[in-house]
Amino acid sequence: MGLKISDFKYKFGYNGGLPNWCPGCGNFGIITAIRHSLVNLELDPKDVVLIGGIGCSGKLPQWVVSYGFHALHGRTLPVATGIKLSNHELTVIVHAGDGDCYGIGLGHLIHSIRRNLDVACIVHNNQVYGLTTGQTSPTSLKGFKTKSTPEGVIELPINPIALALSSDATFVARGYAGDNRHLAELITEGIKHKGFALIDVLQPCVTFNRVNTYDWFNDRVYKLEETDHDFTDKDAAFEKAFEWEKTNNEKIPIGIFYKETRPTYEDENPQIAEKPLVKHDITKIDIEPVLNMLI
Ligand SMILES: Cc1ncc(C[n+]2csc(CCOP(=O)(O)OP(=O)(O)O)c2C)c(N)n1
Ligand code: SF4
Ligand SMILES: [Mg+2]
Repeated sequence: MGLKISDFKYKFGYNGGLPNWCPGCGNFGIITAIRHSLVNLELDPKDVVLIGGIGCSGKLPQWVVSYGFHALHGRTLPVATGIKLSNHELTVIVHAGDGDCYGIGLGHLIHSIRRNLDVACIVHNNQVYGLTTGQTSPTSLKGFKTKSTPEGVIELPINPIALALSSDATFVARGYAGDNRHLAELITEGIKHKGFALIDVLQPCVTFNRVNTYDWFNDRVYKLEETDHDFTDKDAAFEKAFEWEKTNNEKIPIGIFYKETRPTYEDENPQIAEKPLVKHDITKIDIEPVLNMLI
């Protein structure tokens, strides 16, 4: 993509120290992709905020030069919402695990989607709890054996793509950490999209998920843009969303499933129509009348 090493060093490069993910972890593909996207979009690090949750995934913002926030497990999106509504001129990007975003934080995902906040949400979907050393996650496949399910998972996995579509998401995509060039293009589109963008990323966890490996995905993923898929057609998007389970894990589409334009939450919020909340002058506000109303 025409990048120079110096771009990485000075813009969105390593922020001191090197990632301590296991060698071969899919998170390396994601950090490479997000850097490509931020550099390609010619964003200034001071205008970018990356929010991580708790998990191997959530550590990513520590190693990118930009503003960052390490949120509680499952609470990345409430933090992103607060930051975006305080200053909607910032580019706000969430990095959450599948346990974070599709488990404990699932309610926040649905409400963020229906609000259509202008936030990009990148889910590092390794189908396992990585940081806590290998328990079942909401996207673990049925039968997957983990420390918490030694006999295999009994319930069916969450389908994040179908869930986002049925919550009226305006941008729904799936990427693969093993193809970081393609992933960078998806993330770039997701950040450019005015509205909430869910980018679910297939992220091999080489240590605790020995089923959904690079080889496993390489045999199964294919790109939607190499088919006649129309990402403005919601019915077609739903059909593609269920292809993974309908083909019994044999065909896994990646790319943009669905995209539409709708006003964002910020667009429809009169208090910030003129300027971001942080730029409002609060020194001359008299709250006395409001306090008196409460007496
Ligand atoms: C409220 C809360 N519950 C549980 C935990 C323990 N915990 C830390 S990370 C984690 C799971 C991480 O899995 P995931 O979100 O998929 O991230 P990954 O490590 O796989 O990237 C859990 C349960 C916690 N930190 N906070
Ligand atoms: S445990 Fe898994 S997700 Fe975490 S750093 Fe290691 S390979 Fe990556
Ligand atoms: Mg996980």
